[in-house]
Amino acid sequence: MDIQKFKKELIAYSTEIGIDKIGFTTAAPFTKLKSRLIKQQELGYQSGFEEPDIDKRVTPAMLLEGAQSIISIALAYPAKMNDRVESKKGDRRGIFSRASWGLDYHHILRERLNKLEKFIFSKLPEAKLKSMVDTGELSDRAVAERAGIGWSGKNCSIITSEFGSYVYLGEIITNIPFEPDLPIEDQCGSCTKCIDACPTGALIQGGQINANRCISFLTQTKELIPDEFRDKIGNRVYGCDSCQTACPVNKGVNFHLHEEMEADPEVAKPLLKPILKLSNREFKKRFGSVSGAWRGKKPIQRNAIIALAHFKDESAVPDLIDILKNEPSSVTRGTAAWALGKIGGEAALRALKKAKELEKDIDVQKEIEKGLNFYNN
Ligand code: B12
Ligand code: SF4
Ligand code: SF4
Repeated sequence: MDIQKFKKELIAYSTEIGIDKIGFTTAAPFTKLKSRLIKQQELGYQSGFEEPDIDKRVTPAMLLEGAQSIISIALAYPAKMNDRVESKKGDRRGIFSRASWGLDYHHILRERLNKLEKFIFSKLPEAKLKSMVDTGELSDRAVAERAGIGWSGKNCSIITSEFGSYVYLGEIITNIPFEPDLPIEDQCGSCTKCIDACPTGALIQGGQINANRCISFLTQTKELIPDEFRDKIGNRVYGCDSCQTACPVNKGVNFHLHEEMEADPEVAKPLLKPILKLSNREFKKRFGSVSGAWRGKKPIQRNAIIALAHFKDESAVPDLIDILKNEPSSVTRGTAAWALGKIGGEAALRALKKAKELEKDIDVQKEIEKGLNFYNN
């Protein structure tokens, strides 16, 4: 088979099925990434969401016998919602980051990768293929960088010349020896806008993140949010886009190329108070189709409480008192105690004092103390 011709056919087909950018690289080990991953691990800068086996992460041949090359794909997602909804006093709203707008991107990219696989098999039935998006062993960014999809920005994101950094990434490892594409030149230059814009100082230096300080990570944890980050989270109920919105390359970038990625504003920018009262079933029905729901209801509820505290929304006080009294989760109860103190007022104070007498959980007791301390300052 003429592999070069096949590559061209595959590129043409990828455009037909709504893949916005495709690139090819070899299946050679990712040696630079390996030392980077070891360093990040030593420094304690990893999130824990990464595949723990570093050798697997950097050695495509360990994932597919006879691996020769990797096909990297990128799909652009919107940066602005078509239908805007306002956050108003008494009806405050939280925000999901852009990577959680519309249908969960894992489904969207998986569907495109399946189509690509079918196309390859139709021409080359003996081909070996292994595809992945986000949850696979490989670093999707390192693959995309080497395949010429975009450069690796100081904000850590892969930045394409066409769609900025608002792209999802996925790949197929294959035994077909496709001719590799060339990486594109780093275009960050002397700019440091993303590093300066990061609210928590998570970008230690260009291209290096301490994931444990990253708001995107923090909003996805299940524990109490450490004190120093609570005010910085603001109204983000899932993820963070600050190091991307600050990037000059993303200025004016707003692609609406895929119907499934269109945000329902009532989901992507939801009213906060109703989130506090959702049953598991209601949560699934409302948020189950977006990527930001992958950790379940509790982290989103905790983040919604932090967002209500950020707005000092007095109309949320009755719901927060109810949580303090009746919620089984100590993380949710504790966050509510802190939020009541931050919002303030007589009713909140009375509830905190009462809870101080009754609360048995030591972590929640500490949060009640923090809540009460707001009244002493
Ligand atoms: C764990 C993870 C996270 C963690 C850690 C993020 C991080 N920067 O490492 C948390 C939860 C914080 C996170 C947040 C986000 N994530 Co995330 N995440 C992942 C995941 C699962 C693994 C990433 C990983 O291995 N990181 C370890 C670091 C060390 O490696 P890397 O970033 O993958 O690779 C780069 C570095 O190694 C660097 N590098 C290598 N050697 C060296 C040497 C030097 C000197 C330097 C400077 C750099 C360098 O170059 C590589 C290529 O860019 C990937 C999916 C996947 N399987 O790859 C998605 C992924 C990276 N996430 C993605 C997205 C969209 C996000 C968010 C934008 C979501 C949001 N809006 O909240 C934020 C962005 C935060 C940020 N600034 O990075 C996309 C990125 C798309 C893109 N255009 O780049 C991915 C690829 C998912 C996908 N399939 O689309 N994420
Ligand atoms: S996603 Fe937010 S917190 Fe994380 S590095 Fe970017 S700006 Fe900082
Ligand atoms: S803000 Fe500047 S330094 Fe950061 S990724 Fe964008 S161009 Fe690069």
